[in-house]
Amino acid sequence: MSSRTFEENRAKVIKKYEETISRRNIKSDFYNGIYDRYEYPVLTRDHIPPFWKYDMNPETNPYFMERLGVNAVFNSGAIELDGKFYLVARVEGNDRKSFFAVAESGSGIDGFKFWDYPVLLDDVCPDETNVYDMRLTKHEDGYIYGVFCSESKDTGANDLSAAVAAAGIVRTKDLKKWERLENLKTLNSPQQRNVVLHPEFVNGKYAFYTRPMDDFIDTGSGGGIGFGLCDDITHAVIDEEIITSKRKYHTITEAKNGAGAVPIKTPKGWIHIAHGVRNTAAGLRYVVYAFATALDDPTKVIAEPGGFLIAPLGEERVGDVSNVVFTNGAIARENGEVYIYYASSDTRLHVATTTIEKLTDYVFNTPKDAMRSVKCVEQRCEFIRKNLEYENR
Ligand code: M1P
Repeated sequence: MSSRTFEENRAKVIKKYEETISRRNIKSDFYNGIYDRYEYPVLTRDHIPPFWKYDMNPETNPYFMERLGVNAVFNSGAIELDGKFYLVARVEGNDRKSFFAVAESGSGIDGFKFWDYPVLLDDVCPDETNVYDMRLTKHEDGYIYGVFCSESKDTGANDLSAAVAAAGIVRTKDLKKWERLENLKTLNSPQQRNVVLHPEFVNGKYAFYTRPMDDFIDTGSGGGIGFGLCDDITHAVIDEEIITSKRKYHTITEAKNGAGAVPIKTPKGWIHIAHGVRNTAAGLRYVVYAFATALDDPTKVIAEPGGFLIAPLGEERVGDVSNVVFTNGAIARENGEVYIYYASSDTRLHVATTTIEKLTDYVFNTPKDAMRSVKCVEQRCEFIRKNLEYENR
């Protein structure tokens, strides 16, 4: 193989990468008044630096082949530090193993570039096979915590694919040095995924949003998003989980739900951006929804708009796990802007932008789910009646 082939292919790959990371993003023509969507995803597998995938030496890689491919970049924790936007993304190799990597941008909507190396976690759990979906919490104790799913094979089951999900915990000050703590123990829930650390102490304790589940996929008796307190984050044990946002029959959360971004503190309450799952003939459908809890009691739901905030749209609907949108990171800025990072179909990551003011208006003024068709029609007729009365005044 000539070195010309190597050079040409290398140049092509690098050009595509440079074009991807320097592409400006623009608002799409989607409109609902609540948030803006953008033309391009903020992170895709094309954002992965070529030197993570290709052996750059023509002697050992004359064809300029991918040696360690990357399949997808999606569910990301998000944080703003010193005016810059950081995502800790879930990167999935062609080998199906996920890991974390930090991408940085000045704008939050484009220009995300991965740091040279992915995050290498301390290897403290010999059975841990896979890690994913880190939530980043800037805690009032001064640390940035990352809480993620730590998945191991269920050695007690006959099914080869049976797995156990637990919540792994790391902490850092700079996203560079990560200290791994013990996995969270929830005494009443055999499995945990979608665990989020609340940013403030509650009754002087660390507070976690949990997702009690009996099984790796099915939540079984798990009634919704849980909440529990623990004394010591370095040996985190929760002995009681109470349910905040409940799963409900014939709603977007019927099959399961889970906490997403770290709750956003607003003057009217904590705004939670979570995911809800329902079953369909074509499989599970994941949407993003929002609700608010009381400032003095983050478990008490005080506003619960009916339906979803974000659902898969257009090309977002298709990917490795189609018909999914999922969020585990949002950035609420001092100036009131909110950046919601959501992944589509377990394949790529997007941003939706809004403001605290608009989110608050959405959460507190969107009607609740009326729960039955006849009640939903009554609700809509009343809405129409008021509109027509107003327009014909
Ligand atoms: O495949 C969709 C999502 O499935 C899981 O979410 P949940 O635990 O609610 O089913 C997660 O593994 C998530 O990573 C994934 O996007």
